[in-house]
Amino acid sequence: MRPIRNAGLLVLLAVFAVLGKPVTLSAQSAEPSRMQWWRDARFGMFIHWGLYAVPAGKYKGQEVAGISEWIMQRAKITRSDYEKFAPQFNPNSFDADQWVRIAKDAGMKYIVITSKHHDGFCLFDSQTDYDIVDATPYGKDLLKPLSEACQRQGITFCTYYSIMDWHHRSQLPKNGDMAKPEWNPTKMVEGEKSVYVDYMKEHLRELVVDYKTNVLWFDGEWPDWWTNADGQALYDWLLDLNPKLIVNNRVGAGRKGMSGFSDENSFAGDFGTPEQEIPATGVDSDWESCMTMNGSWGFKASDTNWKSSETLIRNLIDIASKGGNYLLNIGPKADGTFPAASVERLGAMGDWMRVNGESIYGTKSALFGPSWGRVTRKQGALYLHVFYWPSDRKLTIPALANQTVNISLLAAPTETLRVEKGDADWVIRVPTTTIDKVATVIKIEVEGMPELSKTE
Ligand code: FHN
Repeated sequence: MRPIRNAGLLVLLAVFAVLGKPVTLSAQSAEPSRMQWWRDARFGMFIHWGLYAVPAGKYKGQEVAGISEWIMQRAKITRSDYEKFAPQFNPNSFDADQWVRIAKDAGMKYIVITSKHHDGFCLFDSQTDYDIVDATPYGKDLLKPLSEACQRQGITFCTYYSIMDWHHRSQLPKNGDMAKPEWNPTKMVEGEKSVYVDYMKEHLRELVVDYKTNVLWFDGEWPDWWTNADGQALYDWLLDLNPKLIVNNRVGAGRKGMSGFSDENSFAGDFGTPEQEIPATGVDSDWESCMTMNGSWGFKASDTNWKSSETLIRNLIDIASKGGNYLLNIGPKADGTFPAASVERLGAMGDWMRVNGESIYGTKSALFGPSWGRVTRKQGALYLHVFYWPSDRKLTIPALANQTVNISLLAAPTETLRVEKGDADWVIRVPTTTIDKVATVIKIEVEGMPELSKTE
């Protein structure tokens, strides 16, 4: 919740005087314009890339269980042994324009890439020498070309940054054993926190000022040495650097596990971050579900448990119908290419989005949650995403309060569909067979913002 720091304060004080109680506005309601592009985007690409792509889930010939970017923790790898991956990291096949084109063709509007994950290694030319430029044979910045490719292709460039750092000297493994380290969560060395916060702020200044990141996606906020006050102070410092920056809730210290929302007493940034799950119902604040395509964020060679493109498309629809964004992850290989299975699924999502994207972009949460699919809405239109086609050709929805202008399929816009309007329900006569078995979208064009009739 961002404190109001502008003329809005005077308005709030006036309201306080009238209501006689403190009035606080979330950052969103105070500055809707700052969040608007992000809310309209609905669909982004998450990229987890770093030294962990070299082992790709295997260490000393053994498969290491779990998500591959945690291999330093799961295999209890010492800093000096983990650093040996750096000379092996040489992504000569990295093509920033190709990555951005794949994201854009899939219908994604923004990219969030790990500038520094828990392992502390930086994909940008940072003031530390533990980065892509100084520590690898590749020797070139990876974020600068990606940021520029995003600029060229009209995709918004954003960065992930881990507060917890398994490499920085300020932090020790939880068990204090540097020979057999348990890195998560780290312990802060007495007197070193301010040194590390300064180190972090230099990275973050570079990302905001030099790389022009638009969202700072914090993570690794759970060690007990990081507090809500630290998060609020960092948030304010960042917004002073760029008042248009957007920052997730993991800058604070109150995320409730994988549910991703912050508890009410915590600093909650600008949006909640459910992870590997979709809230059961709509949420009346900004949120984004981040999910993997298989089971690992970083590339894991042995993980072939890929979600189907049908699941991915229906996840996107479900999330948009509840007013959220979908941040779908790619784990590039060490050579700089995307796994073929990921590219194939993004291609299928792009095919669906080219026909139906208007039912996702710029939409708001639904008025109802039908058993046959999901619903989204925007000014002038209600969109019915039909997963299960009615065998009797009758699709029933609650009566709307709006005048209808037209009803058609996004995939066949010239064919108007008939509707029988009852007081409580409307019944739309649909074609015998569905057009898209994943989700066929019916557009009900109305006057104004779609609302349910008062009889509901
Ligand atoms: O520990 C990280 C994990 O590696 C990954 O980055 C996910 C993505 O949101 N976040 C943390 C787990 O909550």
